[in-house]
Amino acid sequence: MSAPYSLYLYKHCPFCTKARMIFGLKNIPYEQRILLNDDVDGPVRMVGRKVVPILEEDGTFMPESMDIVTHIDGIGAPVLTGETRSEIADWLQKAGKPLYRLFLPRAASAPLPEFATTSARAGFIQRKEPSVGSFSALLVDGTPELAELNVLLKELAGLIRASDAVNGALSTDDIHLFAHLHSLSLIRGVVYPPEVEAYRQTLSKRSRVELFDDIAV
Ligand SMILES: N[C@@H](CCC(=O)N[C@@H](CS)C(=O)NCC(=O)O)C(=O)O
Repeated sequence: MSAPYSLYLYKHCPFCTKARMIFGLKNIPYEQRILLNDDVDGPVRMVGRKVVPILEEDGTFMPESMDIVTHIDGIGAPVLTGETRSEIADWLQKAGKPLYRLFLPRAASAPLPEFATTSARAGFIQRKEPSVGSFSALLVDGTPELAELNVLLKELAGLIRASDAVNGALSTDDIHLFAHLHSLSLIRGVVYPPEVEAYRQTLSKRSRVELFDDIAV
């Protein structure tokens, strides 16, 4: 029998990472359905707009990553029971800009299934490039952002209380933080302090979301 849950997603999408994580953390089987990045009709048919992730369950469709996380965590005993900390939200906020300036150009050229056709890749570049500036320039000249991220990672090391949960017990902070670190793993030259390295490897294993280290550029 096939899994009762299907998740429509793109592999590079941080919101999709959040939705994927909860299935791994809960040990609940699900089917990943990777959409082409320029597939508009599919998502529109399911939820009325072009967006992922989308959860399909018993013929109904649910968008919004954190709604999916809450819904799946509500099956049986919840796992995201820990407190959240404003320091983590602040860190995520600070890291977001340099992260996405380096991440988007790399995602645009990565060997990912959502970009399996030329038009899917071209459409991504066309839509996303205006938000951060020339992708080709950022690929050769992202040093200030990289330096900024490496400083921020040292700060993050001091905020990690345990390698399996940033605040000591799993919480939504782990969902948001690992999604950032997952995107970060596509960027070569990032220096992970030991606490951050242990954390991202542990969360990757527990959530069953592989890091991009092997295809980092
Ligand atoms: N609030 C939504 C945001 C989802 C979102 O922005 N997904 C992006 C992909 S990372 C998307 O589908 N954007 C539309 C597009 O790529 O055309 C959530 O948390 O699930």
